Amino acid sequence: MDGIRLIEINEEIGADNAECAAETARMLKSMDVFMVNVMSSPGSGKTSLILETARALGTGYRIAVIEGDIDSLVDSEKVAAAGFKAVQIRTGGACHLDAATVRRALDSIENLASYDFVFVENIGNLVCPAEFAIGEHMKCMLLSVPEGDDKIMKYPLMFTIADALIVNKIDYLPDEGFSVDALRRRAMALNPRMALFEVSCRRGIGIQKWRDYLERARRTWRNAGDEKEI
Ligand SMILES: Nc1nc2c(ncn2[C@@H]2O[C@H](COP(=O)(O)OP(=O)(O)OP(=O)(O)O)[C@@H](O)[C@H]2O)c(=O)[nH]1
Ligand SMILES: [Mg+2]
Repeated sequence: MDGIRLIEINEEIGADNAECAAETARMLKSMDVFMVNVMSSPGSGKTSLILETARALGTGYRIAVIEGDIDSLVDSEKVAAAGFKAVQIRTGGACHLDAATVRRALDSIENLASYDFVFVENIGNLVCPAEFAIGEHMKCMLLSVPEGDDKIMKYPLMFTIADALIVNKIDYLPDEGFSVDALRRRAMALNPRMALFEVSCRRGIGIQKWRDYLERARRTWRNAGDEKEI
């Protein structure tokens, strides 16, 4: 599709990922661009959430989206069709995005400093993306109701590093196999600073509350000296 930049990855991931991520976070801070790393299992609703959030943020903000997938342009085509700037990273097999790759995608965005938010949709899985910073200022993870509330016990690292946990597809509740209360208790024990939101991207439930949190987080980050503070 016209207007979508495509970055293909065939390189080994460098050992200096953390350094590169820190440098990207600083660069974006100097440009006043707030970057959110969106992580989850395949199909939990990352693209849906990014699109609903971008729409809810409204025309007062300039928004770009970096899509990470093993293959295809499917998600970036959805983003571009919705009227937002899209860059597709095709990893060709790598199960997570790394800081150098995201930096290349950022560098391909013309006039990057004119954007307010960059959302990065990471590769769908609850394991590897948790281990690699990409230069983001906020880590957001989704867990959808059909996946079950026990995922926090099986994949604790993702829940430990997340700033915000979005429980998506709450239109499937009440579901005997999923207790938001049990998830909340476990989440608070593991990562008490994490914010938890219950949303349905399909029905538009909970999006406004999440949007307002994101706006506040960006404001706090802008006023803070440290680029990692949210
Ligand atoms: N019932 C229901 N379906 C949803 C909701 N949000 C997303 N979906 C559906 O779930 C499916 C996957 O959504 P995506 O947004 O593509 O999920 P994703 O995490 O981006 O998927 P990958 O990029 O493949 O990892 C789509 O059919 C969506 O329409 C929701 O709140 N409720
Ligand atoms: Mg997607």
